[in-house]
Amino acid sequence: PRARAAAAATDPSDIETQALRGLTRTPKCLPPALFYDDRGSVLFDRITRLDAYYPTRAETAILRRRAPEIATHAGSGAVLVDYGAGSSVKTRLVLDALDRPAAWVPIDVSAGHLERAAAAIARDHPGLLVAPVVADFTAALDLPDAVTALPGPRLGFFPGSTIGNLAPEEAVAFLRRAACLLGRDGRLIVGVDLVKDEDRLIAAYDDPEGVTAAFNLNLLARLNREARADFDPTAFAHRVRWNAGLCRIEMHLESLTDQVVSVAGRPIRFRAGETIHTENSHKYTPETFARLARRAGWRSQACWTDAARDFSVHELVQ
Ligand code: AVJ
Repeated sequence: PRARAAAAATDPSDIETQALRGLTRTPKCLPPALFYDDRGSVLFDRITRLDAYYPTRAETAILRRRAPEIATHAGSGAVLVDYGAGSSVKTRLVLDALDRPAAWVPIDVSAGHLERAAAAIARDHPGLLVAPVVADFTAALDLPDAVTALPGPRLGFFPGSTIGNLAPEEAVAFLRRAACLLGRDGRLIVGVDLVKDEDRLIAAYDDPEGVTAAFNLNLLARLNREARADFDPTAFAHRVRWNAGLCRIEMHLESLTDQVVSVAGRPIRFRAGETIHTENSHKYTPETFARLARRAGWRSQACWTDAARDFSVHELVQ
């Protein structure tokens, strides 16, 4: 299953298919999983260190404080299924607290990023079974056979508020699949960004340094390389909107002119001002997220926040 997943994530024709599927829709969109090629992963690391981007610092503070409780509840010999394998700092906080963890299964769409993260963790945890899976976490996935055989309790870990990328219906579907994979006495630790003042939300996604703009525009450079596209990235601009009705930050790429772009041999027409919707980042309250988890068969046993109440981490049980 591992080899198959790796092939699917890097097959160029698959990127072409994904690009065309989104760009021939009205309104146009692209899947946010495409952000994380090697350059996109580097840019995202840089975002997490921006002054305006509070989620990473807030969540790390919560995990630093709660890792002992998380580990006690998980029990010894646990299998850590890591849906946020890009962020090795957070992974270490949990892994280092666990009592004799049996295996670590990092899941990520960027093979390069995953390899580097896996090598670093393996170095510091001799004896730990490291079993990476290159896959899009929104797709159905199987654990590697060597992991399936392990008897220990399973602990899912989904940090970063990446669940906010999903529409509520998709988030429920993901949480149901995770419930299946982690089993009856499995647990899931999920990081969820909280609703707050609109100005702060916008600032977090539209930093003055332009790192988030570069992250968003990198999609077009990636499609030029991997989807036989001929985008001129200077003819598009990074745009951020707060959608109050759906409680989400939206990122778009706005065409600055009327133009035609070729993608995988097909002409894609843009009007000046038309956008490609590239990402949603849904924000929740502790209550709205607990209700969402409930629909997927999970119960929020704890919801921890940082001192400023900017970010939350839920401990879900079945
Ligand atoms: C990793 C998806 C949670 O939505 O905050 C950061 C990605 N996009 N800045 C987020 C992101 C722009 C991030 N997630």
